Order: sequence, then structure tokens, then C-alpha cells
Amino acid sequence: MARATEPERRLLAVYTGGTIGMRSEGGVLVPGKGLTTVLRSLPMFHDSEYAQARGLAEDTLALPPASPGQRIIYTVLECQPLFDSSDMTITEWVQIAQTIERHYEQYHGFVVIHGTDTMAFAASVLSFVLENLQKPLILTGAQVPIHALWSDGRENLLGALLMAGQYVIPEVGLFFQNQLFRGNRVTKVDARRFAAFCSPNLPPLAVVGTDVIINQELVRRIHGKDTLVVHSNMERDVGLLRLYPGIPAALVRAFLQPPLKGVVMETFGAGNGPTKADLVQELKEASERGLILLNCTHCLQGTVTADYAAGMAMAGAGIISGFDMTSEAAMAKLSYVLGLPGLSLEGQKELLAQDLRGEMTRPVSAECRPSLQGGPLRLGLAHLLSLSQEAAAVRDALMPSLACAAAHTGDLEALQALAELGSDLSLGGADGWTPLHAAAQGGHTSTVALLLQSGADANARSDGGLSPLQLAARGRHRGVISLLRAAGACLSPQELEDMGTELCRLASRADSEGLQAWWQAGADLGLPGYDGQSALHIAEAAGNLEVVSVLRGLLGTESNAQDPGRALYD
Ligand code: ASN
Repeated sequence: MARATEPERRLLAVYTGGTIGMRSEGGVLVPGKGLTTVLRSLPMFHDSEYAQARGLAEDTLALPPASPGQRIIYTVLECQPLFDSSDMTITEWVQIAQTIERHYEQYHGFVVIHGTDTMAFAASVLSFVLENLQKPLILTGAQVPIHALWSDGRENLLGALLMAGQYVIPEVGLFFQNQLFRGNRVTKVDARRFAAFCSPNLPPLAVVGTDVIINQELVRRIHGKDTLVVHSNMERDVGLLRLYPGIPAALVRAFLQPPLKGVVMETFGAGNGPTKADLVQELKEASERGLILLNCTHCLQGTVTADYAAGMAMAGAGIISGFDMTSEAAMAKLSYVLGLPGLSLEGQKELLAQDLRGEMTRPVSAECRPSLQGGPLRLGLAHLLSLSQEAAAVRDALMPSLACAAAHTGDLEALQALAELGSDLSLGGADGWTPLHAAAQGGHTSTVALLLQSGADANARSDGGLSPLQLAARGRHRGVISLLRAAGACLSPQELEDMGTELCRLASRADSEGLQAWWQAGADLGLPGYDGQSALHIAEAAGNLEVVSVLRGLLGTESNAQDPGRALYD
């Protein structure tokens, strides 16, 4: 007899259509009703004995026990009508978000069963519509209907339910082929293979194999207890314009007319476009009349930069960089920002340039942390904190943050003053961020040396899982990497394993400095990325001889993983 008292995690699964539930009619696949009935008949999706003992409703199913003493119970809500996702629009996605809002308190997490064709758009839109999401919402679907003998649907749906039911990943994700991606980072890349999606510029949040590996460093963290906000007012008059060689200015002009309010422009390579005067003029005029232009590369991997004269910046300051955003995420972000009430044009542009939901990677230099630069503030605080005994408690609470701020700017004098006031320079702040993290991120070699000498832990991890070594490698601070390695810092086995896609991204951007930095930090440059290609393959395919020669040189060098003390670039 099944126990009816096991702790339960309740999920809501919203079934919107897609191949997963399709049936063949007249030789073509059409959306099919009755997914719940199919799931009810499959023991991997329903433990009927337990459901009976619990007296669950008709639309509510119980997974077999996932881990000892824990049950996932899920209610399937079948939408009316069901869609091939090619017919889904912002209207349906907002309705899904509103449904989730209505049931938000009742469930631990949410699964959206969706067609694959527009799932990347759906995930992107949902990530912007749902602000302050504190529970997992995972989209999934299939390339082959779930009732077929050889279907990816069963694994995908089960994986999405387990991920949403067992883990705290409070964001909009997309689960497919044993990987959980951030929803606004994916794009559909294959119409036939089961591996239909990839996340070209961000590694997966989780990978399922014999173990479930959660990439904690990437999972977005909840700040505070802000309540869920559903932004239903998404702007519909946004468009997508893919530039191609020789695109006529007249065509661009025709496209950029009202009522259009914002356009995602898919440009060449690192954000470039034709420099023909008439075309540039059209873009300038459109931008001057208040049309927002968001520049995304049509390359699968890489980011928009300001490296070339043919860069879109020449069309005027109005064009905003979308960095490494997918077009799907960029369109969703435009709809969201332009739909927000009361924002000026400048305000909209400012918001578009920010990373709002983890949808884009801003360049390292754009990140900033608080600074203690400016002597009066620093000295004033030091004085205040030394005044009385009552101040001791305040001092202890403030010290880690002050030390981090000083370390981030490489302010040795301030750090020494804080040490004299009794501050333990190896202590982390509220988010686990230590002064060593801050100094490594800032690339301050002497500060890092001082902190290591005063006993800072070279392998300290912030709450988000970041280590000083990762920050130094990201910033290509080779002197710092070398000090940290000498002090015993190393990447974790999981970080080493997950490096492949990042190395490929660096190779695709011809970033040999970045590759060298990660090599020095201990990364294995031969690791394949998400599609099985290594950084060397990518550099060779791109004909980038400099990167090829750097990689060949480093790959030919004996692995540095066992030798933390070795440094190439002292
Ligand atoms: N056309 C289908 C859809 O997007 C494709 C699929 O789900 N595999 O609804």
C-alpha cells in the first residue's frame, strides 16, 4: 500500500500543443488533445496506486517516487485550443504567464509543454514578462510525438518535471535532451535531431547524466522576497531585420516605417553592416525619429563589438548593442522595455543596454563594484569605526564590504588601515565575496599578493560559486592567475569539465589572450564545446591562424593541471 503522507512537491504543467502531443491526420501532424490520458497510461509518468490512495483529481498525476520520501504531483492544464507553436504569439505567452500568476502560490514549480518551433521565443518572452520569478518554470516539448515508440518526448517531459520538482532554479529554463538551458539564451538549431536546441553563448544551467550536475555559478539568485510581477503590456510593434550583402536602402526604409517602434537588426559578424551612405542615412534617420535599433549578430556564437569601421555605431549613437543576445531574446526584450509605462526614449535605451534577466553577457569592463576611492570617505569611515566600543559591532558588519571595495580598486593603503582596525581580510561579505575575489577581479597583483600573504583562502567560493581564479581568468589578469595558482588555487573538476563551450566562444572571437588565461588557470584546451567541436576546430574553420598557432602551442605543452605553481607569463 502506498504511503499517503510522503512530502510532496506540487507542479503545474501547462500543455499548449506542439509535436509532443500530436497525432497524424490525413498524413500530417496536428495538435492532439488528451495528453493527460496518454501520461496516465505510462507508469513512468503516473503511479496510479499512490494517486488512488491520495484521492488525486482526474487532471492530477503522481510521478513514481523521485528520491526516497519525496513525491512530485503534477496537475496538467490543457490549453484550448492547442497550437502548433508556429501559431503562438505574445498574446498566448502572456496568457500562460497570467495562468502561472493565478496559481503561483499553489505550486512549487511550473512546466510549459510547448512546440519546439517557437519555444525559444516563448522562453524569452516569459523570462521578461515574469519579473521576480522565485520558482522554476521549465519549457519542454519533443521532436517526435510522445506515444511513438522512439520518442524524445518522454525523456524531455520527465526531465522537465524532475528539474522543476527537485531543484531550486528560480528562472525560466528550457529542458531538452538532458540539458537545462536558460530560456532566453537558446535557439532552435535542428529540425530533425533530438538535440534541437543550443545555448551558444552560455553553458547549460544543468546537465543530466549518471549524476545531475547543476552549474550553480550560472543559476540566477533570488534577491529579497519581491513578489511576482507579470508584465502583460508587451509592445507588439517590434520587428526583425536581417541585413544581407547589397540590401537596398529603399527596402530598409520601407521596413522601418511606423507603426514599428523597435527593430532587432541581425548584422554581420561582430555587429557590422554595409557602409553605403544611403543605407547608413536610412538607419540614422530612423533612429533620429525615435525608432529603437538593437544590434545583434546573425552569427550563432560571439558578440557585437565596436572593433570595425563597418560597425553599426557609424549609423549614429542611436544603435544599441545587443552583445551576445539571441534574436529571440532581443525581440522579447524590446517588446518588454517598449511596453513599460512612463519611460523616456533615453530610459528605454538605458534599460536595453542592461542585462535584465541574464539574457546577455556585458563586457567585463562594464561590470563594476563599489569603490572606496576618494580618501575623505575612506578616512572618515576609518575614524568613525575606531571611535567607540559600540562601534565594534558595526565595524565587524561593515569590514568585509569595505575591504572588498578597497581590494577592488587595489587600494593597499586602505586595506592596511582596515587590517590595523582589526579587520580580518580573509573574511567574506554577505554574498561570500572576499577581498581576494575583488582584487582578482580588478587584476591588482600586489593586492592579491598582500591578501594571500595575510592568509586569504586562494580557493574561496562566493555564494554563487565563483572563485578568485575564475575572476582573474575572465579578466585575463595573468599576473594574478600566476599568484593564485602558486597559492594552490585551481578550478573544480566540474568547472574544468564545463569549460568547453566557453573556450569555443573565445576561439570564435579570436580571443587568444582569453584562451591563454584559461590555460594558465588550468583549463584543458582540447575540451569540446556544446556541439562536439573543440576551440582548435573552431579557430581552424574560421581560418584564424594566430589563434590556431597559440592553441597548437599550448596543446602541445604538457598539461598544466597538475602543476599549480607554473606560470607562463610572469
Ligand atoms: N511544429 C511543431 C511545433 O512547434 C514542432 C515541434 O514541436 N517539434 O509545434
